[in-house]
Amino acid sequence: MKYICPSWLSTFAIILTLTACSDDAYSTLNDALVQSTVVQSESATGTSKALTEGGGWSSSDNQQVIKVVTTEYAIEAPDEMKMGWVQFEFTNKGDQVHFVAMYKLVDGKNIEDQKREVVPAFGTLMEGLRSGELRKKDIGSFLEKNIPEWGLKMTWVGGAGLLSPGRTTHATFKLDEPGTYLLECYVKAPDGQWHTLMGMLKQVIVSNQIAQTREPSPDWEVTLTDSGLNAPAKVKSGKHTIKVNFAAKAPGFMPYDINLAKLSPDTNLEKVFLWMDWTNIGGLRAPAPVEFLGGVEHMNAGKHGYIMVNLEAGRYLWVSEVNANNMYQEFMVE
Ligand SMILES: [Cu+2]
Repeated sequence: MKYICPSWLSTFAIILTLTACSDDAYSTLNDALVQSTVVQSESATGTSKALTEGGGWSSSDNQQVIKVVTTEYAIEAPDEMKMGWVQFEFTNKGDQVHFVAMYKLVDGKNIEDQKREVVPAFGTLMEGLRSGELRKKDIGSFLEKNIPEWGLKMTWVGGAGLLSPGRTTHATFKLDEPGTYLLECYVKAPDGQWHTLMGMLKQVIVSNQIAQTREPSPDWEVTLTDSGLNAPAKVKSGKHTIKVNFAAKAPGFMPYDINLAKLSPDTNLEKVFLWMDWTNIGGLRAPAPVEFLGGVEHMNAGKHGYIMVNLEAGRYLWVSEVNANNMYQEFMVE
């Protein structure tokens, strides 16, 4: 991995003018469901399980609450949002893990431009990597040749992180500018195909109206720094509003994100880190090796967002898709 950082390529929006990456860089929802604090859901295998769901942060909190639902393969969300603080109440009704990242396109571009000029190159790229025709070291030059410059200049503003089937999570972030945005999930299906190519790309117009919302009040904070991820090693079970500070600039174009996973006694963290890197053939490919509870999607250094989650006792992991093996921390919930 000499000149391409998997992380900054992390999407159908890429990066070419990058700084060096380290060699080891791994790089209409049902109201009853929304309101309940415990949700019963059928998993992909048909087993029923109790889920912790973040009820209680919704409309009472003076947020611009946006219901977002993922299925195979679509992202259901409103076509318009306002500027200001926005809370994604994200439910994954699919059988595969999904996330909903949000980014602003350069002025004048829209989803049709993205589908025509940017998305196909990623399909060709993954086919090439799977067949062995392309290698990781070829990714940068391949994209440079096959993606127009505007396709690399989106602004990542947040969204809700990786979420396992049947779950609901809450992520809050700020929309600072009006414009044309996209919501995207670029997890891969079990056959290796990008979810983006299968329909998980949706356009949202952010108007110049400003929502009268206020910023959440956090119970504790997590900070992504140049030397790693700092978070409390132990917290109490229950409902938490967690502020995430993106204090570090990622080595490439693609900014950091943060995802929350529940670990089992036999979880192999190395496997999780490999899975977080989409440039690996099995990377970001469903099914996930851990249970994901959401997070905050990519946003630039200096920005911050919030995760609202109801945590039961156990072992958990914070992990970024970007440089996962450096940007992570385990913690316990008692
Ligand atoms: Cu997806």
